[in-house]
Amino acid sequence: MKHKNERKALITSLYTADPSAHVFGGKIYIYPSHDLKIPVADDDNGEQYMMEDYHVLSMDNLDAECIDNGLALSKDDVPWVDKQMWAPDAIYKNGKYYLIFPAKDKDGIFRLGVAESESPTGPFVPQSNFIQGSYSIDPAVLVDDDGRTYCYNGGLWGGQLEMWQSGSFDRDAHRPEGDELALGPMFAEFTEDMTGFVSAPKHLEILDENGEPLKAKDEDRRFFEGPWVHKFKGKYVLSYSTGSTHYICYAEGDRPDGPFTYKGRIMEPVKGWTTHHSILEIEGEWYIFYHDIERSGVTHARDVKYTRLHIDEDGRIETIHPYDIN
Ligand code: FUB
Repeated sequence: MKHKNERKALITSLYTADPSAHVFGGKIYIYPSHDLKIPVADDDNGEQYMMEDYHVLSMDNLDAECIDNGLALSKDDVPWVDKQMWAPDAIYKNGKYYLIFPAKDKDGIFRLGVAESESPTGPFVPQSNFIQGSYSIDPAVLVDDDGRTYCYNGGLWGGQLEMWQSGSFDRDAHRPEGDELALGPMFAEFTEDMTGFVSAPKHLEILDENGEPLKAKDEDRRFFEGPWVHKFKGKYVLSYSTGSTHYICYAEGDRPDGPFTYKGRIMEPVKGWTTHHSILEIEGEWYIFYHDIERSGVTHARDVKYTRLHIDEDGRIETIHPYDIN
C-alpha cells in the first residue's frame, strides 16, 4: 500500500534536509537540517549550507500532516558555535531526549555538540562546550539493545574528515586518492551521561567482497558522508552517501564497530548534489527518509521525503529509483 505522503515534500513552510527519523512514544519525529535558501554560490567546501538553527518535525503516522514544532535550538544559544549547524540526530536515553549536532566552532573546525530536553521537540539546552575529541560532521547515534550508545559520523570535503588523518587538524591535508585506502566513517562510544566519548573516535573499515578495504578510487562504493546504522536480525547495517557519485549504499557487520562488508546500493541519485537519509521500522515495515531539491531547484534548499524500503529475509535491500512511479 502506498501512503498519502510518500515521496512528497513533508513540509513546505521551510526547507529541510538530512532527516534523522525516529519513533518516540508511538509518534514519528524527524530531526532535519533547516536549510536557508540564501544567494550563495555552490562550492565543494559547502559554504552554501549556512544553517542557523534546528526545528523538529513530527507526524502522528505516515499519512498524517507533518508539523513543524518551531525553534528547537539556535546557534546563538550554543557558546562554542560560530556557524553552519548541519545534519543532526536525536536519541531518547536516561528519560531525556538528546540532540546531537555538528557545527563549526570559532576556529572554523567542525565539532559535535549535545543538547538535551524533556520533550522530543525541544527546546534543547546545549552543553557549554563541544564533545572533546569530536570532529567532522553528520552524527548518527545508535542506542544499542544493551543501552550502550554509539556515535557514527564523518564527511569528506566540506565535512573536513580528511583534515584529521594525522590525528590533529590540518586544513591542507592530502585527500586519499586512487589506490590509497578510502576513509571510513568515525565511531565512538558515548559516556553514559552523554557528556563525552569513552575513548578517541576511530575509523570504521568497509571491506569489499574479498575482505579488502575499499579504495579511494572506488567512488561508487566508498564512504563520503551521512552514515546511519540500524539493526536487522542482530546485524549492524551501516548505510551512507557516496557523495561525489550520489548513491546511498550499505554494508553489514556483526559488531557495532565493524568491520562492515559492502552489500549494495539502497538508492539511486536524487535531484540535487547531496543525498542523506535515515532508515527505521514503523509498525513492522521499513522506511527510508531522504531529501531532494525537486521543489526549489537550488542545491542548498532541500525537502525531506520518505518512501518504503523493501528488505528480504536475508537482509538484502532493494534499490530505490526515487522518481519511478512506485
Ligand atoms: O546539510 C549539510 C550537509 O549536506 C550534510 O552535513 C551532508 O550530509 C549533506 O547532506
